[in-house]
Order: sequence, then structure tokens, then C-alpha cells
Amino acid sequence: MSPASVLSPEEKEHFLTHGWVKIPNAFTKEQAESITGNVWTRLGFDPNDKSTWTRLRTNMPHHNEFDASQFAPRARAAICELCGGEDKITPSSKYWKDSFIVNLGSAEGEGKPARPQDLDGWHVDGDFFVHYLDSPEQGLLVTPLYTDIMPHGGGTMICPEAIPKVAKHLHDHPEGVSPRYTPRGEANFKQETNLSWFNSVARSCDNFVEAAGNTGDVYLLHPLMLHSASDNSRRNVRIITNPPVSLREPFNFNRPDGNYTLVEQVTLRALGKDSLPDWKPTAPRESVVPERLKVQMKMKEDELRRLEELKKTQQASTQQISAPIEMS
Ligand SMILES: O=C(O)CCC(=O)C(=O)O
Ligand SMILES: [Fe+2]
Repeated sequence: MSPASVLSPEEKEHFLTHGWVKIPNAFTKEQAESITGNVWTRLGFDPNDKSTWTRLRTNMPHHNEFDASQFAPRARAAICELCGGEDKITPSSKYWKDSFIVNLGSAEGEGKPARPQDLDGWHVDGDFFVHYLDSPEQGLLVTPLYTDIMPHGGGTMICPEAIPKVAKHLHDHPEGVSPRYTPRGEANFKQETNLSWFNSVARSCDNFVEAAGNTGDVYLLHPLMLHSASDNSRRNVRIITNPPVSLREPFNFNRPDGNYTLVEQVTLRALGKDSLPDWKPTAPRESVVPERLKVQMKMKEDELRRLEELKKTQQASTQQISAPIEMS
């Protein structure tokens, strides 16, 4: 028996039509703060002095992980439902991490939000594998909000209108494309330089949605959702993560019983097909080592040093307070 649906009929329809759905209040502000409490020490910035905010955006490494089914049970149940049940998802996908993606914006951009078409960070997630239409490595894109995000406050910009264009590219390239969508065999497949394919798709679109909301909201996005970091023109700290959901098996677009998962249904709709009996990858699945990992390893060393320094300062001040008063 399949478990009871956690998504309402309207939420399911919204996902099928737009490729995303927002689960409101999936965890509390207190829970968020219990995870983000040391973020400023980790960043090495002063929350009250913007001149110390020397990076617009930071994709941080992780120190801790926690069980999403306890932390945000409704979001976790919705993830399972969109992917066709818990048994379709790898066990490690249950764990969310404190690998924060912090958007602080820039002094020049304060009060001046950019047009979505002018953003230059458009991409589809999955910098660690060669992409095929049925790739299991990225089954869904998940975005929990760890701070309130107002419009123009640095919410991830998403482009539901691009899903058919992204799906067609993958359908037309069964030989696989690089993480930046260069087809295998073309120059730059191995040595990629920029996000030009994605950025030009975004420039051809008119409809964009900002993933704004309240602390504890969780956005669930189709894995082929084109998205970009946006300008945080308000400069209130914006913290999210993108916990990956990977599948045990590739997506299946040829189910004789027609029992497609909701994510598979979105892909098929985007291609204007009921099924894809003849489509299959024509080259092996392959992993890619992203540059991001090297950057994050160095960042983690720096974060650990700052956390250690803070601990020592706190210990020293506790000792001072509890030291006996010396009488002369
Ligand atoms: O910072 C954001 O809003 C988006 C980040 C993102 O898409 C990524 O790191 O892959
Ligand atoms: Fe992303």
C-alpha cells in the first residue's frame, strides 16, 4: 500500500504545471537557528558591519548532518511523494547538511535588483556527473529557507518556462552533456569555461519566479529547473541549502503500466510525450570532480580555525568569571 498523500491535489497540480511547489512552515525558526547559530563565525564576517562582507555569495562546506524526516517531516514526505516513494531514493538523501549557501549582496547592488535575464549564474544542478535525460544523480532540487527572504532579498531565481528547453537538449543528446550542458564530443566537454548555454536559455525566457518566503519554507523543484543566484539588493542575510536527492535507479520514461512518478510526468509533459519507449543513453554514466570541492576543503579549514579560536576565547572568559577573587 502506498502511504497517504502529503501533497494536496492543488499542490500536485501546481508541481505538474510549473515544476515546483513550496511546502510552507516545514520547520520552525528555532530549528533554523539551532543549525545556523555559528554562521557568522564560520563566515568570518561581522553581522553588524557590512564592510566585512567581502563575498557576495558563499557556498559553504558542511560540518554536521541531520535527518530530514525528523527535522522537516512534511517536506521529507513530499520529496518522497514527488519521487515515487521512499524506496526510490538513496538512503543518504535523507540527511540534510549545514552546507549553507549565503547571499549577502554587494554595496553596488544595494537597492538595485537586477533583471532576471541579466543574471549570469543560470544553471541546472549537478556539477558532479555527466547529464542524461534519465540521470538518477539529481532526482529533485530541494531548497530549505533558513532565513526570511523578501522579494529582491536574494531568493534563488527560477525559470519554469525553461524546463522544456532543458529537457529537449537532454533528449537530443543521448550521448550525454557535461555539467554545463556541452554535448560529449564537442570542445569544452572536458574543460568547461562558462555558463553560456544556460544564460542564453534564460535570456530567451520571459517568466521567472523568485524563491522567496519565510524561514522554514521548503521549495521542491524539478531537477531540470533552470535557476540562478540572484542579487540580494536588500542585504539582509539570506541563508539556504540545496540538499541533493539522488535516486536508486534512473528515471524511467517507458513504464508499461503508465505509473510515472510526478517528476517523470513533468519531464514527459515538457517533451510533449506520453512515454519514451526508444530513448536511452548511448554512453556510460560518468562522474565529474567539481572545482567546488577543492574550494570548500580550504574553506572548511578556515572555518574550523575560527570556531576553535571562538571556543578558546569563550573558555578564557568563563575561567575569568569563575576564578576566585584574590584578597591581599
Ligand atoms: O544561491 C542561490 O540562490 C542558488 C545557489 C545554487 O543554485 C547553487 O549553489 O547551485
Ligand atoms: Fe544550483
